[in-house]
Amino acid sequence: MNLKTLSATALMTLTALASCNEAPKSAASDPEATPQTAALLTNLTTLAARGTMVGHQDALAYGIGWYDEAGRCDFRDACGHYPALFGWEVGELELGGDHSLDSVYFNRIRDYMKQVYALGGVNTMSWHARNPLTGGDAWDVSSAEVVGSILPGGEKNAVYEQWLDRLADFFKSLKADDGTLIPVIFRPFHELTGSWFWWGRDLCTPEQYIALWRHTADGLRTRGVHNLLWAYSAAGYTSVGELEERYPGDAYVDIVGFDAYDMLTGDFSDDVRARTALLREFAAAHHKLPALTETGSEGLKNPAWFNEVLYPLLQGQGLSYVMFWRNAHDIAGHFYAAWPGHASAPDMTRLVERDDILTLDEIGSLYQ
Ligand code: BMA
Repeated sequence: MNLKTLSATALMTLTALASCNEAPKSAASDPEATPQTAALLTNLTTLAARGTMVGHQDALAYGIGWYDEAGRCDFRDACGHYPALFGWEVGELELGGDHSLDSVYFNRIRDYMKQVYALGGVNTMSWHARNPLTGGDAWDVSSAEVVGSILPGGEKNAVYEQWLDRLADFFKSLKADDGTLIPVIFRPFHELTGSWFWWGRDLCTPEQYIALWRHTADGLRTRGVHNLLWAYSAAGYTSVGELEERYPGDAYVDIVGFDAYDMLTGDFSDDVRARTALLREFAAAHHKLPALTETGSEGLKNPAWFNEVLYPLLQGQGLSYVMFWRNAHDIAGHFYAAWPGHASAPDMTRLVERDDILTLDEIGSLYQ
């Protein structure tokens, strides 16, 4: 082979590689994920090497002393930046009602999500689904038959299929002005290693949990929902085996994480450090993105919590995001992000202004 042929071959190879690059295989678990959903996962993976995005649940819907006021956001009003990630909650959408268990109208949630997407932010969704067997809420753990009852062949399967219809309709209705479907990080059946929700560890077998997850993912995909990244998030655990035990599989999960709250009992930092190390090992083994899917210290009793306690746990850990739970409008003292005038506002501001903590203005374009 002379030099000319070699360079021609090299050129052909390069061209072939370049065309591969133009149409990369989606890394998203859903092989039919929309281009924006697949791009989001790719870009989040790149971004995690630069820093951890900060998020807040229901950030635009309400806060301390206000509910549904255009332009208000406790997080932004306290620190001057919007969070990069916005959490939402669809609990009770499954019942066909018009508002969530936290009294937020689903039509408004759709508007907020649209607003977030237009700003270039990331939307994530949790689901505190009602107990389909007993009629109680997500925390009704009076029966260990619930998961079995909604799987195919179970007495409540038809009910659950209707719930999936409603969820699918909602996810498919999330569209930008140009009709593009808005990508969402969906995080159902969370805190699965705990036993306080009907899908928790003592309430179903590993096989049932996995079947529930897959049935839900397959059910939504079959109903035409392809704008979801799937987040599998645990509560407490002390081994990778506990994360593996109920893992629905690489074809059903994109992000892996855990929820951890500082109850000021002194063991939070050690616990989060240990869980993060195990999570990173688990995430690396499955090529998934790790995140701290919920955290906070209720009522922010320590005004230096964000930098003194939280930041050392995030630094250098490669977590995609950390999300603070909601600033409730309906429960006194139930808040996790600073609000204007609160003693921890300067501390939260210092946290989000760190180079490796990312707010909305620092994440660039994630959907291309
Ligand atoms: C919990 C609390 C509840 C809320 C639920 C779902 O942690 O904040 O008040 O209803 O989450 O958002």
